[in-house]
Amino acid sequence: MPTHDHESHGSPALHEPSAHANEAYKRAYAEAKPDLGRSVISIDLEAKEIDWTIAVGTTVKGWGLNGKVPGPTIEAMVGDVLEIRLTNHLTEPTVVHWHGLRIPAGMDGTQMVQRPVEPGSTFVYRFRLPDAGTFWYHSHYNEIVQLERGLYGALVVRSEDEPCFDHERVLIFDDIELEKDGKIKDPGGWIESHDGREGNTRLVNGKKEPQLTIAAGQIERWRIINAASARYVRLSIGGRPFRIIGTDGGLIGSPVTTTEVLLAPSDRVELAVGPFEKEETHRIETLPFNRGSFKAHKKPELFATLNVGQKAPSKTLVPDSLRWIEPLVTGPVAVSREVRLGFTLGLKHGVEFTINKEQHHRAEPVRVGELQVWDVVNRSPVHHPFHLHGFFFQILQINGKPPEFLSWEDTVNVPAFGSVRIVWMPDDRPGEWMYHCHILEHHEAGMMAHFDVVR
Ligand SMILES: [Cu+2]
Repeated sequence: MPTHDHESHGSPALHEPSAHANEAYKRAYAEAKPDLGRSVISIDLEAKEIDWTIAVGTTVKGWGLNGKVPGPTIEAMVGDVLEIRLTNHLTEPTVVHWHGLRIPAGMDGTQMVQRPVEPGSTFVYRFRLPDAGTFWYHSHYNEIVQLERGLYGALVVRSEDEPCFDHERVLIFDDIELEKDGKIKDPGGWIESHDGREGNTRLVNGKKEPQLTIAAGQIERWRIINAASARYVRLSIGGRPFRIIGTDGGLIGSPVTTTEVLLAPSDRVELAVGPFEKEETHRIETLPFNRGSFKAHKKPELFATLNVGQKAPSKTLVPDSLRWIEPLVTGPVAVSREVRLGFTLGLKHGVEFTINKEQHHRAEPVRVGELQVWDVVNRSPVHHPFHLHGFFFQILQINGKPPEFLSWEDTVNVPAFGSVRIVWMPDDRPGEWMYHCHILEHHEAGMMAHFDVVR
């Protein structure tokens, strides 16, 4: 089970706000003043080079948070105030982005809203947690190096009215590229900048192809995060059925039974897994998936092994109705923006990835309270996971068809030469935000846009 690290509950808050911070930060810090009756979860996060043991006898140099990869799983309730004191012991600057959280712009953790945290410095994030769900935090600086080496962790936010399961686990999927001498390979190469890196070593919670055990007869809640740079995980559990109960922005309306689910980079999904009837073994694997990359996947690839152990009693009843999600629109809508994902050939990366024909595009602002209907159009032969910072959206169409179920998302896969229509409402959190492809190499090569939310 996830553990709390360097953590204390109760007020008053432990930390002073960061010095040299800008106005947006100061406002956000002051807004997140702890209330009576609400917990303050204070955590020290230390980024540092570590010896990272990925398997018995295999230790690599990684960059961990609090001495490990992934960093500590942060657990909280909706409404809690999270206060994170990030100290950078690396040899280069870093920032931490709070992926999927609807928090003030000044706390988003990107270079646009804060100065990078220099080696030897600290920075304090403080915000209230508005939503229940499975989120994650990760470096948003030199990502193709810093995420690959391990600067990420899970953030689980619960609410009081959620269904109960026999057991719960957080599973962070990742891959790294190890060289023959056991080092994590530095980024580079034409294929890698085109495809994004798909490493030769597949990890779950920082371990290579681990063994997991579930009791026969029980039903578990699995919170799954795809932290890989570029790999799409088309998840299968030995071909056995499971139920999707949540996505990026928390629970969905009703469970959806399936035998596979696709997680693009940065996607989350929550599953009800089990009950299995007898003691048996299943492969937790990614099925072949063609995303248009040069490197093709023709065979399933193993992430972990699930051993079904002895039967145990179950208290779980997965309800038919998990949550009510109000559709943001019904009926026809006018599109307010077209976001075109494209590419050109260039000298720096070989392939330069663009939004509306521009690298690091400066997009038009949006106004608080004005509904946004965006067509995200992919003009390239490869899939791109589109990620919007700080706001959830609903998917209206993928290649012209409505999605299988209504959900709140911060990431959606935009198929090669396809398009996705999303709708979202800018609530009153003005400031600078961004959207980008979450294949880290594409983001690096310019497939991103900045925009302001204005009042
Ligand atoms: Cu991309």
